[in-house]
Amino acid sequence: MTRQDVNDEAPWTREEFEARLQALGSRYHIHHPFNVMLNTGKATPEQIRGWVANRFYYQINIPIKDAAILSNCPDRAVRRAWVQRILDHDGYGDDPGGIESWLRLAEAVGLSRERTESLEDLLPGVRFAVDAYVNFARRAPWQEAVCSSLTELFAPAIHKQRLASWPEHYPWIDRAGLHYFQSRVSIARRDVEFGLEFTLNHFRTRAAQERALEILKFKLDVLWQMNDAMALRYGTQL
Ligand code: AHQ
Repeated sequence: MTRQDVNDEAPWTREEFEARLQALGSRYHIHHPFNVMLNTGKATPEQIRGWVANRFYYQINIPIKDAAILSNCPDRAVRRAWVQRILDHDGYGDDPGGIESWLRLAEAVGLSRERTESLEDLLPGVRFAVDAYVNFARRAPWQEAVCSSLTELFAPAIHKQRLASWPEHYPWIDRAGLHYFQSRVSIARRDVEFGLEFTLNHFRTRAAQERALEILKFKLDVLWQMNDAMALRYGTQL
């Protein structure tokens, strides 16, 4: 089918469009062998520390990504909703924020704050995947960048999987360090409520809906590639 053919196709119904977005969950990094290893208790402390150190780069770039979206977005109502995402990570008032929680996770797995913040363990494949995501958010229309956050459709499951499995499999990790995962279960749901509703309403033609699926596949590839890089460096034993 040519692109012109797609342009002429009738748009999917709202339900069909959402179902196709949800179906991309099969590509989510919960299914990556490195994540399966982590969440089934087969990871060594070195592999866990490698994952925490590399994922820190993703975490510190989320507010940068979200600020890029805000800087491209002329819609005050959207900015009012979206700005909360920056505060969730950088902290606000008495809430130290998600990046601070991630540093506490780092200490709980045996990484120092200094080592984590130095990024000395950051792998090229992780850096390039995260930078691709941030640069996409800077360059793409802000509506497309909103759509790219919809990998969080699948995030509550992965956070709950960690909360259910890590205490049992990794008793050496202070459970207080898992606070970040606990906090994200409800925050991801709130984020997705806005992002999904916006996406379903904004991408109206069949061609636009197909574009939204491509955007979500790109972001799923970002997360998948991060795991590929870590699997290559730290190994994966299942
Ligand atoms: O901790 C995560 C987070 O703050 C975000 C923001 C959101 C975005 O804007 O792209 N995506 C996201 C994700 C976080 N954690 C990942 C994980 O596996 O712990 C999942 C990831 C996502 O699903 O996009």
